[in-house]
Amino acid sequence: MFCVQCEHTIRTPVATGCSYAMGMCGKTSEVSDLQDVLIYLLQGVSAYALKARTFGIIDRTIDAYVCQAFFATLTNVNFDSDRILAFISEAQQARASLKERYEAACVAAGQLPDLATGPAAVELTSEKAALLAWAPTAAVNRGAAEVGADILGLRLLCLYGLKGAAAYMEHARVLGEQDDAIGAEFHAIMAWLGTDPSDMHELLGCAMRIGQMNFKVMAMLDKGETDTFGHPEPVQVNVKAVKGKAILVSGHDLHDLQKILEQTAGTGINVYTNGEMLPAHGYPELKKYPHLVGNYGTAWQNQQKEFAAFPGAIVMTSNCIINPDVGNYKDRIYTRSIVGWPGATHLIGDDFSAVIAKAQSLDGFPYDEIPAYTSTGFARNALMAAAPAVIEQVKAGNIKHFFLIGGCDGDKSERSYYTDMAKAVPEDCVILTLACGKFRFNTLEFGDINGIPRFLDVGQCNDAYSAIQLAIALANEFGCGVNELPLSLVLSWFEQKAIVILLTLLSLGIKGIRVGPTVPGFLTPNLLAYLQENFDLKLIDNVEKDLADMLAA
Ligand code: FS2
Ligand code: SF4
Repeated sequence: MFCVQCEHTIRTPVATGCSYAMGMCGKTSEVSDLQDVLIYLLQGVSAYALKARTFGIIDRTIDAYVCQAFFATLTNVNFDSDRILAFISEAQQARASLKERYEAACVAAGQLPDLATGPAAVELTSEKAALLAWAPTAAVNRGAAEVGADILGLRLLCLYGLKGAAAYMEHARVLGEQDDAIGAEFHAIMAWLGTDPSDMHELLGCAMRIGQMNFKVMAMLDKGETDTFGHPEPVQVNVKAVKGKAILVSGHDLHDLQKILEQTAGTGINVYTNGEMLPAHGYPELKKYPHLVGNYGTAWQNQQKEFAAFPGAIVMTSNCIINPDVGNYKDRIYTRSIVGWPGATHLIGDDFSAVIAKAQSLDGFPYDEIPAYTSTGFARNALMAAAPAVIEQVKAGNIKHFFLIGGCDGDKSERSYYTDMAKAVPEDCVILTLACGKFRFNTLEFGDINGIPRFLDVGQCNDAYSAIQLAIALANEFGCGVNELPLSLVLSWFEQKAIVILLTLLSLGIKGIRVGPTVPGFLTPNLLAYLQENFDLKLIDNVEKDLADMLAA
């Protein structure tokens, strides 16, 4: 086992990476090794998807499948060996199917098929023991001794960034958005990474290409969400319990939440969001349901305490799931789509009757707690609608600076930095936030500046797209570049969606971003120095110093 994709990775004075029997997240070496095999095979599927495209053969089912399966290897998504084995089997079938169609097209065109190598050529059984024995060949750090740590780090930066983009492609596909040009680009990058590239400039170029591709993916996802559920509107969300039976919906998948709301209407069951689902409250087609009563709990790392105390059924629509055995709630947590935990019930299709029956069998909340609120819904349209008033306040000198403080949460004590930073932001400044890191400060009272709220929750991690749109609009209005705006980005990272968003921001030329709480384990000192030199990327330091620097910039 070797995995270094998230902030939790094991770091010792001699080595970085989870490489023993189990990762810090609870991923076993068996699951990790099978995921390596899966990724390798997916690179082979992509190689044939690319070849097939030269004959106009596009298989949207396989395109979708590759993203789903890749997503399943993201941190805190799928811990179930059997499910990974099933993905491996599907990868073999998908590759064989594309190969057959490609070779038939070659014959028809009177040309010789390309010689398949590496992931496109490897022949494997579907038997677990044999796959595990072969897994070291597919390890994500294969060839590290030959190419050195910098090249390996760049390969992993690309692989993990692409994994984040694949997750967003799958979120978009669920909402009916699939783009063949983006699919082709994805396959090209995936297949190229399967060739174990070792040219530093090409790998750096690839990282930027992934960032640019992900910008298009986030735009596609934004379209899917707003076409389906309307444009988010600013809304107050109760974060306290309401008396009655309850279902908790976590993760990013708004489609699942909608189906649950439809199917629980009139049952007396209250539905709560959790984690990255909180921004759902802003969407007209979701907030119209009166039994979507609020948000329960905070970020993923608090699940075992918060889910254990939740007196209802729980649905994990995407990342992040952590061990439900610890809080003893495995019998009432349901996984969806790419999510998996051994022994937890996995639901396929749009029938949530098992979840509803489970919620009915549980106690629910015995009484109404005194309501307390957070706000959300300041996504693209709401921000654009507010832009003229915001610009007026900036021109009048009433708003001095904007801070985007957001990203993933985690359990490291250093993350108190983000709460302290939000609290320390001067009163003539506005805070934008997104993703699950917001739970560290989203119930604090920030007030407003002449009617403009000082705290604006833009949405999920992928709604970085909305924040970028606002920055571009402000830059256009002020006739400057985004880097010249009084705007500072203070990001927290944990998993691979955060990596691809960082790549997107860098590929858009945004400089001076602060990231923390730690340097990703796959970034060597040389790579970090490169990012610092070329993008003015900074690591978080202490709040007082960073704040002074940002306000002075
Ligand atoms: Fe938080 Fe986990 Fe959004 Fe990340 S709920 S760390 O997956 O994607 O953010
Ligand atoms: Fe370790 Fe993170 Fe990989 Fe889990 S996902 S094995 S914690 S690096």
